[in-house]
Amino acid sequence: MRPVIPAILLTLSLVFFPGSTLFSQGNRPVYTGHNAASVPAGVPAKQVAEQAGNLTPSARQLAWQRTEFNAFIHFGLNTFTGKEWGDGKDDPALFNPVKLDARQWVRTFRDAGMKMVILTARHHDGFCLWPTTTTGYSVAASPWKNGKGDVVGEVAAACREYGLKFGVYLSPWDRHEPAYGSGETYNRYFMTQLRELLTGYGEISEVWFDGACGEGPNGKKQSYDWSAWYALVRELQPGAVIAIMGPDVRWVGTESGYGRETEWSVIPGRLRNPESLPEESDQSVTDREFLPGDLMDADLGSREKLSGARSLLWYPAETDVSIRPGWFHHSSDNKKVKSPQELADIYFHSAGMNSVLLLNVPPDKRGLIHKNDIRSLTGLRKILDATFTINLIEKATSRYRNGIIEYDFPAAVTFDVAMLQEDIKTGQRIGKFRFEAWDGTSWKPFTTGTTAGYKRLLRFPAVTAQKVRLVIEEARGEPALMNVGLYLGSGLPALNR
Ligand code: FUL
Repeated sequence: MRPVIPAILLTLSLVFFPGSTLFSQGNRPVYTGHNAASVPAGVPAKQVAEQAGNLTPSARQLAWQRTEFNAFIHFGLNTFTGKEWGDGKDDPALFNPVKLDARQWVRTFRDAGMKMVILTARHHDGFCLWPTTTTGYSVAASPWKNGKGDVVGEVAAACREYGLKFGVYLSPWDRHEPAYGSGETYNRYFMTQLRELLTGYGEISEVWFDGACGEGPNGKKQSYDWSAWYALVRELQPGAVIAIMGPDVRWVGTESGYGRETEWSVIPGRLRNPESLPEESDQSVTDREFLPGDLMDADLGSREKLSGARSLLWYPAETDVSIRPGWFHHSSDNKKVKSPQELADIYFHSAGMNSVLLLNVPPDKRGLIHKNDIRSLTGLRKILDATFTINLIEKATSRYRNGIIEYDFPAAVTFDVAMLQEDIKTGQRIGKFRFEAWDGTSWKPFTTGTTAGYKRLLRFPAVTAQKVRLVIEEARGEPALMNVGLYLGSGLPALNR
């Protein structure tokens, strides 16, 4: 027997019950899972927002969010042809990264503080970086290691050795495979490749599906069997998030590295049939009903956007950007690698804006990460360590009353960076806040923000004060703060954005 809460409690349950809740919608009991919820018609906007504030990430989404800063690797035939999008006709004989050292790649990422590596196992050109059984268009047909090599295997092993998570990018669009455009035959081909990747390389933490879709040799557009692919990932790698064209992680909407100022992780559901939320499991909702597609609006989750939504999803943002102008390595770009300061600015505007930063660092033809990229990553790490090692707020005593936390320092401190982290296990609730410093006679605001979420970083001209306070001006329910920080930045770029 399912417990059914009388309809009269419906309104209360929307407001006060965090996490999983069973409540009734008319005579129909409805399960609001942790990361998905149906919204009965006619619920006022304020209550929908409060319900959004009670949604929480699934376990796999939480583990992913905590990675904060990850590496993307674009590597393949394009590395040798100088292209960004191969047409599927390039000769595998070109692929010969004679000095390939995946341990060098992963060591570089570990030293930069990254927690996961996502490799383009196959990009749009169809060339597979592992010896797949599905096509001859792979490393097995290349001179590299006499056709006995496996880039996916080497990167996965290096990740295990250095303690990083491993993920795969598998492009649904395939410009080589003759079956592309055929419908089912191609979908089976894709499914077999996905199965190989999900079973052959240990734990996979993220599966990255790009949305590009072109016409096959028969002139037809391929229709992708997303739900079968999602089901396969769930079956074989239940801990993996399915990103971009998947239900767990959304593309932030730009490849600039600069995320949204106001970034809500809960947005209106993209479901075929929002009223069909199942009772038993939140995840099966999104998997079965989810409609893939890009979300690029500046505002996705404000109260106005939520108003009228029939379902809500915890659907957090990932910010992908390349350290170089292109996704693949081209030696002509060796002098165009982003500087440590540029990377730090990107970090503040992605990882520091409630998103995960996925920074692409493409190895070169030798199969090594170029020294210029390593120099920038080392510089970035130095800046972040120098900035964040000492949280000045730890010296203060604090008091909380009515949405205000006041910090008293034993002596005046100087800072120009603030950090706010909500405990998203309880939900994302803060919608507006400000920091103020006591100047001896009154409280003076020195920085303000809208959303906080998993992590919000703010920069401002240096402030010296002995008393500071954080004022939460708007929230979708009682906010649960996990961490507040004040820091004195070191090596950061000038404040000009
Ligand atoms: C895009 C692709 O077309 C690019 O080549 C790159 O892989 C990027 C991360 O996603 O959609």
